[in-house]
Amino acid sequence: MTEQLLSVLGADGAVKRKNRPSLTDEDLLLLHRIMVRTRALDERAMLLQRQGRIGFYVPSFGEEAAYVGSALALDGNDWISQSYRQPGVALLRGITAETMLDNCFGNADDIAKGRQMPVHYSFRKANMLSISSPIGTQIVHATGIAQAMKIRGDGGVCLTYFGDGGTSANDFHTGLNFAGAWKSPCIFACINNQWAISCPLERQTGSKTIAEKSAAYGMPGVLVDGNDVLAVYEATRKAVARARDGDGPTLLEFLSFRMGPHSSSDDPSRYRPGELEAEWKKKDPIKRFEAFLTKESLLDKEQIEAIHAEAEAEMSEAAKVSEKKPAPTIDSLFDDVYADMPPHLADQREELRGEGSDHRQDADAAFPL
Ligand SMILES: Cc1ncc(C[n+]2csc(CCOP(=O)(O)OP(=O)(O)O)c2C)c(N)n1
Ligand SMILES: [Mg+2]
Repeated sequence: MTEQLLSVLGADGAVKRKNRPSLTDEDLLLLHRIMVRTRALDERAMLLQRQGRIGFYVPSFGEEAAYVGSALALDGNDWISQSYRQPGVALLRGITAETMLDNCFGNADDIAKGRQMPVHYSFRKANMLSISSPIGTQIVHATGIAQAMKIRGDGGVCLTYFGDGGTSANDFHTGLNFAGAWKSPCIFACINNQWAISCPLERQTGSKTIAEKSAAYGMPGVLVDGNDVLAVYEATRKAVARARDGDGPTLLEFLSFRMGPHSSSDDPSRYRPGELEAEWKKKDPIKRFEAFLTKESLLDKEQIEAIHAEAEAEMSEAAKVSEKKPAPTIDSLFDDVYADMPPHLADQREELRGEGSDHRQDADAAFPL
């Protein structure tokens, strides 16, 4: 366990440590592109929500490095047990913005067929577990997945994301305790954005750091600068290697800051001082990485601007396409429960079809959150 904040990039993008990760230029540019696309998706989706075109959204402003950098350290076959704030991870794993917006619009192409909350994605083809709303439940799911992988001997690992607030959930203890005792190949990635909606970190825990909680579970804990994408990648890479080698789990704490609201239903100015937001704006992980890429002559100012413009155009187009799609059919309501539909449900479906009901009527009702 280390109480020192692990960082690679200086505030000005200079590389502080000699042992910076051995990532190819291609990977460095990929990290940047995904972070920029994530920001653009969040901005577009927040705009859609403010215009009343989608009901709800959860942005990840300021936390892009923590999510994208850690996910890059995994193999495609590894599993991710996610919370609601990792759109960047899905983009990195090849999920399109359109697919994600399909969920937000709850349209016919939504994988969950409009039955889940917005931003509660589920991407089987990307090994990303369905998101459940109760805080922390994904932690025990991850331990179970990791342990199953260990029993099968397929060499996979599972990484789970949760917040500082998530560490107060029972599942945090259960998940880490089991994984520590059984040496499950699990990576517990806590994004400490210092707030659980309006609850600040100091009211969440008496611990000095979240990383130090690892000692009680017999696993290493690493405190990482979560706005430093290279440090995040490197710390996760080591945790993944350790898990694959059979040495068990690691608790990673990515110290960051939620630069936006908790969700589209939240107004952080009611509980957070503006100066704090201004201070963290200066630590924007995307800008910091861009300073590094510029210093390394991997990108210049014009190229950076072009990447941002391209991402914004992509998200605008994805939103247009997704919004035009029809709602799920009423028939889909009856799917996916029974392999063979019982007669009483078949009767109800027929009855509903006969009524020719307009199931879109309620779609305009205000979202309750
Ligand atoms: C068991 C449970 N309690 C309360 C909530 C309401 N809730 C939703 S998000 C949230 C804050 C979680 O904060 P944190 O774990 O720090 O994650 P962050 O949102 O900051 O990423 C709360 C209290 C919930 N969804 N589940
Ligand atoms: Mg938090």
